[in-house]
Amino acid sequence: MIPTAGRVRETDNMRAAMTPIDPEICATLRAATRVVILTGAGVSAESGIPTFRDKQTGLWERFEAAELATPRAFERDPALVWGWYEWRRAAVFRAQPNAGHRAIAAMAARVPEFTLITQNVDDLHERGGSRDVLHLHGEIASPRCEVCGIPHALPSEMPELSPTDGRLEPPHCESCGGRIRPGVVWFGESLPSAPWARAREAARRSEVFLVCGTSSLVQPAASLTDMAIAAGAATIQVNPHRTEADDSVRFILRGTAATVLPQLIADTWS
Ligand code: BV8
Ligand code: ZN
Repeated sequence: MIPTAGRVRETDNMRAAMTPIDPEICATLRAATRVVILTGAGVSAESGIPTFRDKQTGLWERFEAAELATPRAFERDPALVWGWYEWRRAAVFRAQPNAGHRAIAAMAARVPEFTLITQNVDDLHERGGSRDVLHLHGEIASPRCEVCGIPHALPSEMPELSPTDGRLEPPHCESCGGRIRPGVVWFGESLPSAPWARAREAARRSEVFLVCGTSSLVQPAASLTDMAIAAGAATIQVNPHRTEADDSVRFILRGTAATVLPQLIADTWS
């Protein structure tokens, strides 16, 4: 992370909502034409979706998420990894977008050039009203054939996972018989070139870059914040905890997505 000149401005928005947002942030946001938001698992936390840093629960308690989100894990035990993704997909299916997702969609309507980039594989941004979301790490509801690459249509009802170990054999491609894999980007795999190119371009042109709900540990997604800083953007971090980006962003709003983001909209455009 590139340290910014001048002191980082942190305001504590952990208390109940209604903590006013720093007026300089609101004025900067209101005046901006090109605004970019980068989100991570934290924006879905208040919808009940565990983040990557949260301890795994239930049948996958003894595994680290980052261990399971790899091609090697899928090769070694396809039924364990496919079962994990189906269990996560069911959790997303049952979840609802939260006030943070909806505030991001509302912001897009108020900004001339708005880009939403997410590391998340859920569809809560779309269900919260956002359009044209750049998914850098793929989408959990879009599995594909490992061999011919065609998308695989999942059944609408959630399949039964084995109650003892959560395993579920992955299905096979109707066209070539190849094995179906989750439609996400695993560790060690490259990001999809089109969303990644658009995300870099947006960060480099941004006037305001808001990073929300990410530990900023996973690369190369986290490098977008540095690209925005290098381009002279005003950078704002929304997170209840310290992260890798704390020492480089210009403003920190210490609070959760579902509390801070609606407040930011209200104080900026009301
Ligand atoms: C690649 C899909 C190379 C799967 C995911 C430098 C350059 C390039 C690569 C690397 C590099 N250094 C290291 C690497 C390797 C690796 C990497 O980054 N490792 C890390 C762990 C060090 N990167 C890769 O492998 C990437 N691939 O670069 O390929 C290459 C190059 C050329 C040719 C071939 C190959 C691919 C990375 C993508 C991995 N896939 N997801 C799945 O979901 O199962 S990443 C995964 O982590 C999720 O997408 C998740 O979103 C993401 C990041 O985590 P966060 O979103 O930040 O979530 P986290 O839990 O960490 O933090 C949550 C945050 O929310 C916290 O800060 C918390 O405080 C906050 N929070 C909590 N509650 C709230 C909240 N915030 C707001 N409100 C709340 N209520
Ligand atoms: Zn196929």
